[in-house]
Amino acid sequence: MQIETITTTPYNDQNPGTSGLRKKVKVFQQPGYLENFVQSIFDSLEDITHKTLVLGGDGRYFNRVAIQIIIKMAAANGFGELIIGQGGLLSTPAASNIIRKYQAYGGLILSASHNPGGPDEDFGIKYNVSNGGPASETYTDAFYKRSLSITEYKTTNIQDIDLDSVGSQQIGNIKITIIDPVSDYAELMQKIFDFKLLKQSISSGYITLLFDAMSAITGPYAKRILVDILGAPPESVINAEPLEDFGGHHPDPNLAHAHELAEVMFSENAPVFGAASDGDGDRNMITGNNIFVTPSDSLAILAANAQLIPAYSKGLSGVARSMPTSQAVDRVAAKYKLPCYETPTGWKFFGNLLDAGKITLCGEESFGTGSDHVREKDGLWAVLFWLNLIAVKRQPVADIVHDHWQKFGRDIYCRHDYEAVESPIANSIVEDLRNQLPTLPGQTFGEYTVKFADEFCYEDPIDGSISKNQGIRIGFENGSRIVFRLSGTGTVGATLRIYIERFEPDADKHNQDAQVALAFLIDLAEQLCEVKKRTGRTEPDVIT
Ligand code: VG1
Ligand code: CO
Repeated sequence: MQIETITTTPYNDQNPGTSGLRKKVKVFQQPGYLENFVQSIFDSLEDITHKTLVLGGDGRYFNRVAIQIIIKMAAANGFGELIIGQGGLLSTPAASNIIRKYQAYGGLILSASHNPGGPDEDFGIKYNVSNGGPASETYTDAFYKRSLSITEYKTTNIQDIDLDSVGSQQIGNIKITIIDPVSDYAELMQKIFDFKLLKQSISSGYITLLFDAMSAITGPYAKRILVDILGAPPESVINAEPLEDFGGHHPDPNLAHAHELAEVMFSENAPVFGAASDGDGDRNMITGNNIFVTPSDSLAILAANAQLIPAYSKGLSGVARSMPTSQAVDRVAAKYKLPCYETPTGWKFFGNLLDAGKITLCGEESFGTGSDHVREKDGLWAVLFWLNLIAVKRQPVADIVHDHWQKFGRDIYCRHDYEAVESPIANSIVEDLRNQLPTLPGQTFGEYTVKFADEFCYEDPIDGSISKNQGIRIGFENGSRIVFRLSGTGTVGATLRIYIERFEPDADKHNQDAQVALAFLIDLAEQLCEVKKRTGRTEPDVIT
């Protein structure tokens, strides 16, 4: 094995966003682009010699090419072992589990998650640390800084590795191990949930289900767990083959993109339970027979019922939600006297709280839920959690949701996304909102009086690190909120997200359509930010 040092010039746009570095495939294909970023990561880490690195991705276009490049660079940079998912595949939660289980130094996960894939679409890469979770901002800032001054990277002249055969081989100083991407994860799920009960509920026909893998990474995981282990009929998992372009779709589990599933779940023949996951397997959409569960409600319902699940039967240490996620889980925490934390958007902010044992469950409004079993959000885990609840409670999804609202009230919620807005317009919208903040408290709009208006700043309770500019919050006396923030995962222009919520305690008013129930606040949000006026658009691109 001969180590080669290649001269390179820096790119100035390698600043990771909410979840790693995401760019168009064509950007990643520029000479040295991927190599520069990977070397910047390796250069920023402390002593990687002889350490173990986990490597895998969601199977999108460029995954295999990137893996071969990274294998050679990892070998040249002195890593002692690489653990790689067969076929170059690992879902994000499975990669997190592998890092933890095999006590790896870290992992590189190749994914742009819910963004489309293919030669003209998106690719991404993120680094996870030894707890299995996404690198904190301290790390990602260091990677970016390094990328701005990099002058060379290291690689080797070894042959491409056969990614499809499970087993280990020693090449020079590095051991390369190809593992089955599913088995460790499937084993972990069986330690958390009551698989015996789930099997019975499925074989007896009490639970019927449909899972849409959206031609992305969760196909093999869902087939093994739901079909092979739990005995669901093979047709219960659709779009189960991971495709490099996700069949040309957005692998984003919401009613707009998972329309095949949505059509079945809102039809006369709907099964008891339906779900979908995203490109890299960390998101989940939960539906029942003619009902969609908002992710914020899902988090609250999981928290309220966690003691029914074997792994959480002793109770929760605490819960957390990202700032724009609705306050539904806060009500559960208040009732059961659990600590409840509000963090910025992005899973990396939950890591310290989970490591310190301050929280057991956490989630985001963007279809992400998870627990202390790994350090990433976990789509199939959420699916199994819901199936386990349905099996124990012997109630359909709609009854579980309505009972929850009855007990805690309903936080009516929606998110409006304006995608690919020209960056100068998006930045001026945020700037103008920022300037309005001091004048808003005390102002009244209809029945809504502004209680506070600020820009969310988070101080990590464990390491004291400060994260500023995490979204603009306008809170009202009656607990309603409007939140504005710019996405950190897009690759074209800027995406403005507007999050709106209102609390409805009256059970007679729980069965309302969210867009109707929130119409006043939706209009008020436009009045405050003028996104339609400034972009000439009439509707959001996506409503969730
Ligand atoms: C979005 C979501 C955020 C999530 C992130 C990564 O970020 O809003 O909640 O953690 O995607 O999810 P942003 O900055 O675009 O709003 V995933 O499934 O892309 O790894
Ligand atoms: Co994802």
